[in-house]
Amino acid sequence: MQKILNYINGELVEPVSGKYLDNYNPAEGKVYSLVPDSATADVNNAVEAAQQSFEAWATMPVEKRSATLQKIADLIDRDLDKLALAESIDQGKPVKLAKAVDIPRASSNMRFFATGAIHFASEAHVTGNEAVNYTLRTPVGVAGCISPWNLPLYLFTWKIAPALAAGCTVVAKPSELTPMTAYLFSQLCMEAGLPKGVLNIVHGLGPKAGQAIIEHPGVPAISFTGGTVTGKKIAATAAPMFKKLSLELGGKNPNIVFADCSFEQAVRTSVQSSFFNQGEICLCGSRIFVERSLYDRFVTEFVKLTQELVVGDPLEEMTRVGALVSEAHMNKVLSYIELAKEEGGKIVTGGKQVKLSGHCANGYFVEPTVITGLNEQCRTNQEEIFGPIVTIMPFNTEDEVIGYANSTPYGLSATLWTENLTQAHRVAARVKSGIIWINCWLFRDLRTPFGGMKQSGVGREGGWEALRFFTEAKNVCIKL
Ligand code: TXE
Repeated sequence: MQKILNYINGELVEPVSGKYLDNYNPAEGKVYSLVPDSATADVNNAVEAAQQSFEAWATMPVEKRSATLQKIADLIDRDLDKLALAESIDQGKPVKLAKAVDIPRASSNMRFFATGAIHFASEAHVTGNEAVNYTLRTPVGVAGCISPWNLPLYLFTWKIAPALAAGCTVVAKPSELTPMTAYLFSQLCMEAGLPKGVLNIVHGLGPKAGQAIIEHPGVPAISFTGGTVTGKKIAATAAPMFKKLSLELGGKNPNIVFADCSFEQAVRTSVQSSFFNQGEICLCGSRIFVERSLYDRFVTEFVKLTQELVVGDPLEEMTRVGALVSEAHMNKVLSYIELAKEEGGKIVTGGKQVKLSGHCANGYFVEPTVITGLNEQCRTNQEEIFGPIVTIMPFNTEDEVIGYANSTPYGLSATLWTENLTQAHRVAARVKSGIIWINCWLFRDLRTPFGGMKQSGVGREGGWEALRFFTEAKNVCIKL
């Protein structure tokens, strides 16, 4: 059985305890590798290595830092197929999606921040004719980066790339549910010649290895993506220690379809935004609101396209909906389908676990499911499900649908479909979400600030925001 190893001080090492956790292939429902069950001792070793290497990395010419990070991006490109296969086996997503989205985006993350750091300008202000104020930005120190299971290498690199580019050294913990691509990534870092201790990857459980990173006094900045419940626990530990904190949390994103939309584009993209990655993307549009005059036509076409999606072996080319990441998560998603029925919902299509044959007979598969007949206040429409489940509701007026959209504790992203530009800008300004897509979805420009409002998170990642997060700004005022 393959053993995944921690990457500490430039070496691949066993956990101090020698203990490992089972790592499942969710499409087969069986253990296929072992992941370190790391604890405080492993985190202490990682932080010490990061502290030892900090001064040299922070003071290295940014072009040299950048070149090493771009070399890692080149190696990700070279190993695209291998990394995509590993990601698909680890998380259950169709390998076609890993090849088209996850792995190329991991490479883009590395390249974007590696080059951005070279052009990262600072600020200066001439104060009257009496003084000059300039801002000195220096890397904050050892950054703690904790990433989730849904987009494993994509979100892992989204955190560590700006930290490394800004001159921080890093202690990172990927999700224990999807450790494989981070492990392969550590091997690419060694091949690229990343200096030892600059990046340290400690695998293991959140409340154990993750918590040890959050509470370590030598880690002044924490960047986290995951569930809102976990985000609250992390904030409770980090805030009293006055740590810098970036929290990318859950979402319950509205997808608002006006009657004047470009229908084919709206309905086809809405199927993607509902079921991409089995609905396990925090940006998925899980609540669809359709203007009443278009409602019947939209539901009919949306259900027809949903029923054409192939649920199957993630390694098959035709598969569009793969396995959910774990048996526990599958059961959580199935429980929400039962809840929707109790709340008066109508299962228009889907609603059941899928039992495949062959080597996926014990996998964790759920039908893409469409539910109508609910109101916006029920739990099914208020709580993040994070699976291939969407609800569709009609609306009559703009005010009504904005009220629906803003009615949850979340505010991560929203999608609007309309050909009326004035309406598009007016509604975008009123919907309380950190990211708004109009006539598109998941169209990303990495320079833009990325993050949510309300319980979807604190802080912004992406672009200069991310590089600034990993630096301390000092203002120096000199009298002329
Ligand atoms: O996330 P967790 P999970 C949502 C989605 C999902 C729910 C839980 O609703 O069902 O979150 O998912 C580490 N101290 N999203 O369980 O638990 C953990 O090991 C430090 C949305 O995967 O938040 C993992 O590495 N670390 C989200 C990471 O945190 C801790 C994407 C995320 O785990 C910890 C994923 C602790 N006390 C899930 N507890 C998005 N916004 O994209 C856990 N961890």
